[in-house]
Amino acid sequence: MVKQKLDNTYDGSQIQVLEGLDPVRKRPGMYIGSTGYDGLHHLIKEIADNSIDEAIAGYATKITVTLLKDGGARIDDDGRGIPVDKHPKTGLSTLETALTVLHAGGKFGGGGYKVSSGLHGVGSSVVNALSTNLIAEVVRKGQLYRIKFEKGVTQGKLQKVGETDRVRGTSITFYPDPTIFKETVTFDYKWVVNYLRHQAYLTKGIYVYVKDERTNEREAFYFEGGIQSYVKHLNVGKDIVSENIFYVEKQVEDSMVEIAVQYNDTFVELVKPFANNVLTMDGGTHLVGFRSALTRVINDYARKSGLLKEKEDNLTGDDIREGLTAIILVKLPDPQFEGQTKNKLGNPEVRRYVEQVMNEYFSYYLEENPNVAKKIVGKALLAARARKAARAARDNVIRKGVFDGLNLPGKLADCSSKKPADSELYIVEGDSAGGSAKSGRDSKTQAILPLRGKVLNVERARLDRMLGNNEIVSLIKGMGVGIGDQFDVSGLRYHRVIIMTDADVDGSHIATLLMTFFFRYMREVVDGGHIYLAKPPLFLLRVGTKKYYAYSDEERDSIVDRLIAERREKGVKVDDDADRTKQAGITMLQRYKGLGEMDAEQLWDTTMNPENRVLIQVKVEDAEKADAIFTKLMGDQVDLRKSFIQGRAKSLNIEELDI
Ligand code: 0RA
Repeated sequence: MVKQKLDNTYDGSQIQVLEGLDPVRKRPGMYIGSTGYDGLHHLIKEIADNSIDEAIAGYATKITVTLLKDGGARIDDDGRGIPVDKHPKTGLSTLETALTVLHAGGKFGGGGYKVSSGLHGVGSSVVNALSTNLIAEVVRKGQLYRIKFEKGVTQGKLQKVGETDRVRGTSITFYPDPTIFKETVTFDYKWVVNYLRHQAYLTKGIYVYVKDERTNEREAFYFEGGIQSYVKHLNVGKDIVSENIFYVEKQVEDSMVEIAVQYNDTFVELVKPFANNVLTMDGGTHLVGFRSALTRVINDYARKSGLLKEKEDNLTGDDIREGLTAIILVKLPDPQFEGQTKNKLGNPEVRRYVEQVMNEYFSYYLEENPNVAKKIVGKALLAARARKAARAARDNVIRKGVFDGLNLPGKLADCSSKKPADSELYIVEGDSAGGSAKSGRDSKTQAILPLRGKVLNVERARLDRMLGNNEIVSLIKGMGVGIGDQFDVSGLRYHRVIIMTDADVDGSHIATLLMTFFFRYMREVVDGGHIYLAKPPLFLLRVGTKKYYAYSDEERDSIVDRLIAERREKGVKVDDDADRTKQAGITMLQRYKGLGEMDAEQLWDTTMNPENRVLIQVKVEDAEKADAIFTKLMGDQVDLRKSFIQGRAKSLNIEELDI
């Protein structure tokens, strides 16, 4: 979104065009991305971000988001209050201008903020346009002002309501228009809590309250440590290298650089770069600057302290980032977001700012905390050794021809199509189900790879050990993407990789192990939407020669209901006292214990035939949450795993893992 300065953008003729909010109602997707769940919640983000800007600028200390009983949402802050005086360009009050002129956003008033978070933001006027009703209240110098809108159209004048107890602040209440948000207008409390918790981490010292008047739930957030608290939160459940978190906050020229770092004992890197409070998922100049400085500083320290011997090679960035958890937050006046999804920071100067701050302050940190420094370097040295061992192991397998594209794993029954887009790989639990799948499949497009027994838990093994595991090697080889620093998603031989395991505890465990492997080592394959879970049926119902399959208890019940109703319609005499299976005329009801109980034809009919099968696409909607859950389920700390599983003993299912 291009940032516009109101002052030099509007002249009389343009106001004509821009004044109306019709374009927003005509093409809402262009302004808020979608009109589904995400778009609906984007409205809260838009309004809340303005209040957060007021807090970042140092004027607001408290933000409250309330989900109202009547379906509305209210966002309050104790900032300066949106000005109510006449706006020189529109002749309306600044408040009305902000809410009715497209793109007026938070930048009205000129010289507003040095830094603004509503960068992807399109402004309050868009929220106004997409709401049946919006009420804006402003308190300035103890005076309350109010103005109302319907579908973005002003209703009456700005009213001076009178004296109030509050000294200052802004309050926006709005009701999303159900004719626009056809899917849903019900706000999700969890989304709101999650969003505001993150915003609270990023703006230290602000008080954030979230209330749900529909259920009387409430949360309050205040993080004195800001992003330090965030890093701490990300490391919950992991063994940390030291309690002492590295933290720095420095102004460089017209920008702010804030960084928090804490190492843990896992092999996983979790670095979240933000620019003006927006998560820049695809990184950018701030991340580049951070990484290069981190590598340099740690190598320098390792040399100086003699931990890294003269004849030894430098530690690589990958070695240094094992077990790294960090938040990088830069705030700059004119951020440039690049890339297809605008998730990458482009400003070249920021690289230098971050490098400079890290070079200086991370060096101090290591020097002042020699014990921590020693542990960090020790970890990186271990990673380097493992990397070399993994390379040797890999070279060894390569020498044996294991990773050759021509040399596919023996157990793989490949498909005849060579087009990845048409091809599917079924990873099947057990040799017997593998056999049925091989005979039942469409051999043109479906390849089968049977896996024997449990897959190695990669959460607790390093790459070198993994490469000693036949099942994992077969999988890597079959998929064609390589591993580690040779991973290349473009080699993927199948665009659908389908995990097919029994619908029982062991099956779920194997599926989870496989997903952990994909999540940790083939993240791009997951992000590309290539991983699926097959959903085999739980029941077979026979009525004479007719077969029905049910994928859940509910579905079984509804099939039984339907059969009974059909028989009644056909005038069959149904014995009301008989059990329901009898009433339905069912001659056999079988509960499948595993895939192995199905013959080739049944497996095809129920789980592999693209026309009937149910596939669940595995997505990482919230990588942070997924990471935390994988750590709990698959990591070292047994207590956490126990309590997580006990807490969900009844409800645990794959979708709940949020992956
Ligand atoms: C620009 C100037 C001033 C206040 C604001 C923006 C402002 C906007 C929002 C949006 C939500 N809450 C807000 N609080 C303040 C005030 C300038 C002045 O008083 O001189």
